[in-house]
Amino acid sequence: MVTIDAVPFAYEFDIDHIALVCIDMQRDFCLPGGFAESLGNNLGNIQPCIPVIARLQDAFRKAGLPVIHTKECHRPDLSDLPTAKRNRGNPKIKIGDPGPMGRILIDGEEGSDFIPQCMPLEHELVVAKPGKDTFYGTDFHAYLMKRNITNLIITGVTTEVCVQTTMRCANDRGYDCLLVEDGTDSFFPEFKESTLKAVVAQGGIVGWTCMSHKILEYLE
Ligand code: TIU
Repeated sequence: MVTIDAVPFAYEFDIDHIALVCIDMQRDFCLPGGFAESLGNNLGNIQPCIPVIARLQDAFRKAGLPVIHTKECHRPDLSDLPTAKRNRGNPKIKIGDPGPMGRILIDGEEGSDFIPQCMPLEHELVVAKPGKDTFYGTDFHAYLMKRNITNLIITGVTTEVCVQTTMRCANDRGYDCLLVEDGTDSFFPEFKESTLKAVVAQGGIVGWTCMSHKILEYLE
């Protein structure tokens, strides 16, 4: 067993049962002209986690450990897009509309693809998800169970939306989740801070948090 110094107490895992999960490191969230900017967000707030996630991906790969990527996106025919989601926020450019990186948040378009720093390798799992929760409408749980993965090191954007939602849903399914404090960002720094506090409160009600160097010290 490996033990990592974490909050609210030590995080233990077996190296054979761990995976790095990188949530929605897509152009649509990180670059101008995408979904996040269409909602009026300040993209600068989510840039700091990018090099941290890239370094963790590199360390996991070098250690021969699995790296899993998610992308929030919808089918080109919008059959998996609830009208409520399309209309939410009343943006000028809605999901499915054409933008500078192709149709907003549509699978296969340039904007829904990953940023170059966090690009999946060919053999790595990419989970295309229509919701904020990575389990909803996907085979994520089946994939993890088949490979006996029980421990998830969670990174990505945004902390209080897809990251927290996925961590809570993973926790309910019995996974032990460690959220990387500098490997996640929000468009709202105060929401990131409150999420980091909320998940570890009450004795780790949702899981653990730690800085990336605690994990890298072990892997590198
Ligand atoms: N808007 C926002 O903060 N997030 C999302 O819509 N999706 C993710 O968190 N990936």
